[in-house]
Amino acid sequence: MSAPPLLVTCGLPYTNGPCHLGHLRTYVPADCYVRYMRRLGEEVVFVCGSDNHGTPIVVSAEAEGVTPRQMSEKYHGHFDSTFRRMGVVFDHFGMTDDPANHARTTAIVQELIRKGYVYSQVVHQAYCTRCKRFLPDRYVEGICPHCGASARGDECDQGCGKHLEPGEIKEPVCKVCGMKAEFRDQEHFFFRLSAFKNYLLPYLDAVRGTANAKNYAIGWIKEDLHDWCITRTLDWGVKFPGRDDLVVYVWVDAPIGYIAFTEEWAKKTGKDWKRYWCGKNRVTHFIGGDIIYHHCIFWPALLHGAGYGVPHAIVASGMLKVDDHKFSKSRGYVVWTNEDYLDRGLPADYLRYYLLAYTSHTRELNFSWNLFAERINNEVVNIFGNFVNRTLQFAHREFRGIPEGRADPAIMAEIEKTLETVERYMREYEFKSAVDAIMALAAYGNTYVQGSAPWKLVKTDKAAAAQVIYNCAQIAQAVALLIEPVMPAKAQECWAMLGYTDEVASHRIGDAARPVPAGEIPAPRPLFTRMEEEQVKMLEALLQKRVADADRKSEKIPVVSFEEFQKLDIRTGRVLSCEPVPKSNKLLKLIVDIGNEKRQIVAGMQQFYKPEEMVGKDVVVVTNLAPAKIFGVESNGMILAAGDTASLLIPLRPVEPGSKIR
Ligand code: B3M
Ligand code: ZN
Repeated sequence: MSAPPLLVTCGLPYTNGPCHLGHLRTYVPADCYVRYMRRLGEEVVFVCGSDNHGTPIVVSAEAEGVTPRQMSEKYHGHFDSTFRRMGVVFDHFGMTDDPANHARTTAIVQELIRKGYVYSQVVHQAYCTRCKRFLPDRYVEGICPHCGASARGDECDQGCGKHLEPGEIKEPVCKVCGMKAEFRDQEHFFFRLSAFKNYLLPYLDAVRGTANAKNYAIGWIKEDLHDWCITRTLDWGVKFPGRDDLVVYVWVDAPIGYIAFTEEWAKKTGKDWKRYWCGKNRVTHFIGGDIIYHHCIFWPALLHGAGYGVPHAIVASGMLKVDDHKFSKSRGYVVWTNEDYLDRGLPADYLRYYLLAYTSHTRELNFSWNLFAERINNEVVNIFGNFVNRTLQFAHREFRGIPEGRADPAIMAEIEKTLETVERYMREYEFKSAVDAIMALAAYGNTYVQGSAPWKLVKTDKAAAAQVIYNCAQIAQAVALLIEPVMPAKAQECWAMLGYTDEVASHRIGDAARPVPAGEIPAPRPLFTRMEEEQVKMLEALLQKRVADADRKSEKIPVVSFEEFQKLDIRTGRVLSCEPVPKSNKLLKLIVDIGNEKRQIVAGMQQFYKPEEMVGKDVVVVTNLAPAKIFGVESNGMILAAGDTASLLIPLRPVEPGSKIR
């Protein structure tokens, strides 16, 4: 029996903002995997689409004064074209707001209702009395009931990452008008997720993909599995069957989009979508690490409950950092795919290489322009580019092409070994190790050509030089074929430089071991250009400026009037005595002469100053701060210091204790 058909998907981008590196961290590896599996001879369908529903889109559309549909169409087109520019090519890229998805979602929800997996219940929903509406998901912000971090309505995005059910968030505030929200009762519909515990545990035990996805999910289920509210009070979305005032929660119709897009693709191509979704399949979801819960728990339960086949593999990517900071659009740690990268003429393949080769798929990936340039120059240009160029230039100059020959057994063994290694790693979603193995083959080629020195050999033994160059061309052919899933455009260029007139992607990986055809080749041009230092500096400066701008924007420093400032009494004071506060390893107790009186002040400076060092110092004191008890010791004022090491503010010229600061 043949293996079930392979369908690969990527998490659907919300249509409320442009494509960035965070998206590519998932899409590029998925595309690489699809290309590779095709090169192995597999029939693969690769679908994705944009996620148009839910409050992320409604809130952004409202802010921009457009309809959610207009907003979705704009960004849908943007993602579609950006992915193509990045060489990420889907067989179908649909929209969750398209009729196919409305229909499939309705059918699935009806089926779940029919099977008794949906029930209604009254919930206390956040409600804004000023805006006069219920506040689903991102319309509301507040405090996470689990960890106390500030959170948005449906997820604790700043803290523990848990999914929040309607009514769970503490101290809700309306995101639109800033008003404190109240809770009001409203009827909603719930999916009986808890009924699937015994189904999900063995399912997850067997599911393929990356270990992070499966292990997190199993842990969460063992902790607690509660039912999910699957309706929202919104106009925008897929209507809940029989209720005009409710739509289904976006996390119901978004993954169903995977099915709808397969249906749309099948309709275009005359194929049968049911082969992929009904019964045994090899549906493989590539997702970001932050949506494991939805894909490993909620989604399989939904599918199983409605009688569909469940995903075969979940592949979750690790976190993304930019300049060693957590990726964050609002804080400026972001790289925009078009604006920062493609529109500057940088090759898509460089970025693909970096994303695939930087680290293991499930680990944290750090992007910085310096690291990027370093990896491209040291690996892509120096190893791969250098090998191909010196080989083909020599071949072209001395033989006008690839001479007749047959590769040495040692060369063929190295190629075969690489083919095996790459296949093993690709099947395990270990893209970095696969890329490393391909680069190791190019490095082997470099060492071989260096050691064989055909440029010397050619003067004494032309036939021997021809044999060396034939071996090199054989290696170059293998590298070009193997690297295609990683750098499709560059692989094609390299392929053409070897004298081929067809598409590298029309070949099977196994062709790497076929004798490289002898014959004329076009005059070789350098395959790669280096990242120049000037450009890297400029790109890095741009990023830093964005971070600084974001910093300034986010620091909402209040303005105080001069009158308000004058209320502070700030004076110099001379430290008369100083001792540690008992049982504290941070605090010092000081007696300070502030001119007309002596004050006891407690300051958190023990780590930075020895008590005896403080005595006699003229410091700056806020004298009219309300008294406070710190560690049980009364403190009457504050000593001013700067920075993380509490560097004391000290008058430059000697002044009398009690001199006013103005
Ligand atoms: N639209 C984006 C995210 O939360 C969300 C993915 C849907 S996948 C079905 O990453
Ligand atoms: Zn409001």
